[in-house]
Amino acid sequence: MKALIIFFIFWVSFSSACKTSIKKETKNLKWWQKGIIYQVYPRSFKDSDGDGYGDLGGVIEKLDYLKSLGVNAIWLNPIYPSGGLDGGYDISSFVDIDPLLGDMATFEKLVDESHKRGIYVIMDFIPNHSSDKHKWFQESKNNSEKYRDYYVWHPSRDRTRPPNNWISHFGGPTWSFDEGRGQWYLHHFLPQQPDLNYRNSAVKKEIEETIRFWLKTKKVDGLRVDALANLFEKESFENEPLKDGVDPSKNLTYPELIHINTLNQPGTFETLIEWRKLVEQIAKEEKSEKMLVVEVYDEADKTMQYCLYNQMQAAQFPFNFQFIQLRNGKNLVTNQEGVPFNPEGIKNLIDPWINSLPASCWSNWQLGNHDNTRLGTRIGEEYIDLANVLNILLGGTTVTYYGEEIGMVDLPKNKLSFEECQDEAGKRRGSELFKIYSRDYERTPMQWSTKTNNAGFMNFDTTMNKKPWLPVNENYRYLNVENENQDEFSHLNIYKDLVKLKEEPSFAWGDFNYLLVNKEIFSFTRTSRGNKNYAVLMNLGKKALNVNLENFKNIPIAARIAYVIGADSQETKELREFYPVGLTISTKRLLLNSNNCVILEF
Ligand SMILES: [Ca+2]
Ligand SMILES: [Ca+2]
Repeated sequence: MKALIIFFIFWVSFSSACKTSIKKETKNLKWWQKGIIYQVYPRSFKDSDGDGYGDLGGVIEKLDYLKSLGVNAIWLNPIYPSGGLDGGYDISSFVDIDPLLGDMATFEKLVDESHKRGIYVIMDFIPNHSSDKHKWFQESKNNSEKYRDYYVWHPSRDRTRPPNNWISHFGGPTWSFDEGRGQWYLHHFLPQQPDLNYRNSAVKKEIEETIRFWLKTKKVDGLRVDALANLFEKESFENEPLKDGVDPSKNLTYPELIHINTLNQPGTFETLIEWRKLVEQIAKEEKSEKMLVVEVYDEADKTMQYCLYNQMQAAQFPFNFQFIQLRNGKNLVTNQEGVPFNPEGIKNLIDPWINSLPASCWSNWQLGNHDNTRLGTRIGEEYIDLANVLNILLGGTTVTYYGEEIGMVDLPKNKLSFEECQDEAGKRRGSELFKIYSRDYERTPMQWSTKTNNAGFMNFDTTMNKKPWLPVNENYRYLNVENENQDEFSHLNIYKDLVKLKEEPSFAWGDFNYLLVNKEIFSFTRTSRGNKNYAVLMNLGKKALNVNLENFKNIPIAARIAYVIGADSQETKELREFYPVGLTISTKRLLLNSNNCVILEF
């Protein structure tokens, strides 16, 4: 025993001596590189005035909650006045607030209150199109001189046939005929969302003024650029080729075309680079750090062009949608086979991203958003914590869609009638198909508590007055913030613990390397010189395993337990007794049950 103690003292002093001799690496991260960017879908987050719609006042009420999660920035889905057909993405004024959500004074208060808490504010920015109700489009339809070319009009006056075979994201031709002007106009989304014409310098100027308005006048910290790949389209308006085996005589769908004339066209990246310069200019004037983040669904290597194009910095980062592909079975909207949540599937999603990430670009991860089935519904609720481990600890910025921190899942398909469907992308498909295309299921009200029968989304019961704009998921009775706050082993508390761990230098910016990846185990290390290093291991197989790491030369023979997660909250409780934080264990024999995660520190 004495020998063991002497050895232990020697080992501790030896290892600490080693540590002091290694020069500590440090890095100053910018605000958008730290903590969490939390996506707030304002209509569904918190209703402060009882009309059934979440609003800006509701977001203000919940800022302290967001701070308690470790949120560093909020990204607000569109809050502009809109036609209300595409969740606010059909904007009728780019420089105002939707009265349903609040007014400019409330918005200014939201920015102010956020900043007081050290939370930055990112707004949704939708440059590709406006609502058909926007003054510019009304004027353009009337051929008024100033606005005639504000939108993409086609000279064809043949009302019987659209000018080409292009298909919109929401189905049907990208073209609608305007009877008044007697011409076709382009819309990559709904007919009520006409595309702005970026070959017109006056349009570019208007949009630049919009950027200046929010970032400078209204003190917003960043913009999330929507649907940027659609900004330009080929000037010749040529047909797009069809994928192999597609019958051209049938009604075409969006996934059946190869979008060589409507996506990532010349001019797109150049415009983004101009916007970045403008953002930098404003940041300089304001003596603050401002950023652009881009929405783009594409192969990882193509996505990187939105960060670095011809050696020029474009956005700070494009969103990383790799994990959006995690899914059991097929995505019925895109017709793509899902990637299973197993070690091989996970690695196949991480590899293309990290292998194509340029050195000057910053990584980010996200599991879901307002356009996609929630993670727990896609891969199973049993994997929610493990997916959060990846999302938070792989490195780079973590983006969290509201409710992911408590493990919210989609509203079951049979709980939304066609009459209750709000999303026009679903409604226009009719009373059966809306179930596939509507995105309402992943946009249901945030589940705060059991205080009211609408999960605390509104401050009183729905039987007394108005109902939430979308039905509340009935699982709120057990799955809600209030409950989970009280349970040390809940999704919410695990999420908070992981966000705290992310502050450690190795997790915040250290190197990422795979450790053991096989049929059952997915594991990786996060390391940086002179700081605590980590190994994150998860068992995604069906059986308990003993893991031996002795052949990995960068892993010491002994390491301390930094964190553990069991397959459910009961098992997490037991596991924390078996493997308490700080316990030194041999890395030759690590017990890892099915769906458990162990984080080692060394
Ligand atoms: Ca409201
Ligand atoms: Ca466009």
